[in-house]
Amino acid sequence: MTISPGVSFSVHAQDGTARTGALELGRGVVRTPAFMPVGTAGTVKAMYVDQVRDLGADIILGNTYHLMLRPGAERVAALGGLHAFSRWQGPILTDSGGFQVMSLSGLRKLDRDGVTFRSHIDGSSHRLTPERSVEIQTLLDSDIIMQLDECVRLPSTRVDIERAMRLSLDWAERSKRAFGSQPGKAIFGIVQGGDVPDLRIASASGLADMDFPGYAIGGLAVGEPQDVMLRMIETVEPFLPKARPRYLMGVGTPDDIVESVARGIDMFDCVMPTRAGRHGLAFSRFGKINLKNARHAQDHRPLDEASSCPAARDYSRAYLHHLTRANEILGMMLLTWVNLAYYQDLMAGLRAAIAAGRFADFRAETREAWAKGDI
Ligand code: PRF
Repeated sequence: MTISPGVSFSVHAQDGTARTGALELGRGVVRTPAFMPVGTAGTVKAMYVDQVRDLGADIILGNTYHLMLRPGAERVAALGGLHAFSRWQGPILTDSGGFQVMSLSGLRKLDRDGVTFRSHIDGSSHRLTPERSVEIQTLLDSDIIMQLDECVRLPSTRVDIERAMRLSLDWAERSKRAFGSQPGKAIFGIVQGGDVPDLRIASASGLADMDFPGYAIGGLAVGEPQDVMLRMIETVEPFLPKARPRYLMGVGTPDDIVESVARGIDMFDCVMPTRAGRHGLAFSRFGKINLKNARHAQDHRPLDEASSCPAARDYSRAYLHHLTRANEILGMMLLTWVNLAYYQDLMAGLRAAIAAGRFADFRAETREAWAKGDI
């Protein structure tokens, strides 16, 4: 079904509330549930684009905040856009910048019209409005543009959560107007409302009334326990149109992903697999493995001889332990590869399980592996 000019979304199978389908954009098809590797500054850190694609990633994420500061949106546009610049030819989703301004920049001042902030790189002053964020994402030639929003950390007061939610709704409308019509591309609205159910519902139904091609859930995984996050997803899910993709921003652990898919989420992004890989942590179907630990120092075994990833099959834990301890670049490259392979295999497993009507078994198996902790 068409959700925007040149963009369609179809749900192929459903198992309970979990669903599998395809989002077709001008630059390619995104199989859902999808995990989007994070390529903040125009690179998925420590990975070649061909490797990312070969792992089965259909789409990657880029950041307005980082790219506007360095090298600059107009510069990227002059160099042919983010796809030509980075050599990633598939779809790219860009985050709008609001969240990164809050978490990374120094001094910032928010008003009804936008946010003024200082760069974390050189202290220079910059401004983002809903319109400028859409303009930057358009200059980057992003395939999925996110509205500018305000995300509050939890815990926060109801007053603060409601103010940010209403501001985000207003910015949703302005962002959608600024996006206009871009064939083959889409803009997503972002649900806010913290951990307050009636504010979450007001946000989701307000956005649904604006008829966005897709809906993100923001403002979660910002300090609250997992059960609160999952309850908020359950609260908003009935208010999000079934025929549109739903994206849970910045989530999460493999368990968070499986539990969110169980509640109807189609898309995810998170720095966890890439960042953990650069810090000596490996994800595997047995759970999490901390390669910094001395007990791996003489271990001849690979991480997982049955893995789809050569880095998990062909290198001993002892070697990976050594690389990690010595802070070698190759250690970061191999573990990032291992972790993204694990995440993409997890998503492929979820899609196959939903299509075959055995999601419950898949969910139980994954939970069991992860309950064991560090092995
Ligand atoms: N808003 C935006 N980006 C985000 C978030 C949000 O709330 C989150 C929260 N988990 C991650 N990334 N625009």
